[in-house]
Amino acid sequence: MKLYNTRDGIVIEKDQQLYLVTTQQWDSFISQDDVLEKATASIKELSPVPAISINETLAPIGKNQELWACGVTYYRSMVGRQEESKAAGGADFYAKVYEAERPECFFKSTPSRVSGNGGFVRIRKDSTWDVPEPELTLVVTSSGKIIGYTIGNDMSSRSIEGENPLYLPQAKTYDGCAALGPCVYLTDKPLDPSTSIHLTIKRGGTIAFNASIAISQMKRTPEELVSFIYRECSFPYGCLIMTGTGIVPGSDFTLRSGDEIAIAIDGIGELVNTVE
Ligand code: DO4
Ligand code: MG
Repeated sequence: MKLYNTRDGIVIEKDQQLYLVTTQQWDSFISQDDVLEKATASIKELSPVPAISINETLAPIGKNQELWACGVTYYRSMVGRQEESKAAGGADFYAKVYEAERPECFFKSTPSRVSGNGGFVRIRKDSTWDVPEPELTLVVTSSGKIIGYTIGNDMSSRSIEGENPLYLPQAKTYDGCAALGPCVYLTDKPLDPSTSIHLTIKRGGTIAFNASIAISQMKRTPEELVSFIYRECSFPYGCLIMTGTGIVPGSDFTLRSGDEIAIAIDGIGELVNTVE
């Protein structure tokens, strides 16, 4: 079952039929531990509605929710960051966090800085080296239960992050720094480890970069990431957690204005954004 956040209300997709719920707020609905059962019960009382355009959906994050992120959860991310931060001593601290018990977790964004499917993401004006980070994103309730998954783009400035790790908040958090969508895939089962994340970047209609990675390559479990973030932070309406990137383009690649970034995750869908 999938949930879409739309201007008209919450759209539930089940067995290729769509149902519109107009009586609930996105963040209250999505932060219930039994949202799968609630959504199943709701559609029994509703009639299917005509197709919605997925391009018109909002990011699946409500105004009372926060977006967090985790990093260096894949080997490729560790290596990419070591390369970009050589002068700042990156070999040491990225290898240490990859191996440590405590993962790298950081606050990524308030909802207003997050775009939905079809929207724009941004490059900072003071950055010279930028990439999208395609990430499986957990949808977590206030009790810490993972009720589903969405697709995330953790836009990152490699020039700022590489200069000094203490600049991470500036490399990661700014207007248009993230995208989420197109839906929340609701499930009470863990995702199959062979589930893959696919990134395609098009420039002028031509593929400039593409790569895929299976989530089995992630060093941490989703539950482990949730447990660290929830240790000392409460989330009355739950939160969304990006689980880190396993795809980092080579050092010669940087995003440009007009690039189209498409991130697909098996079983969830595709998130497409353009760089402003
Ligand atoms: O350590 C910096 C950020 C890491 C990150 O965002 C990732 O690995 O996805
Ligand atoms: Mg990331």
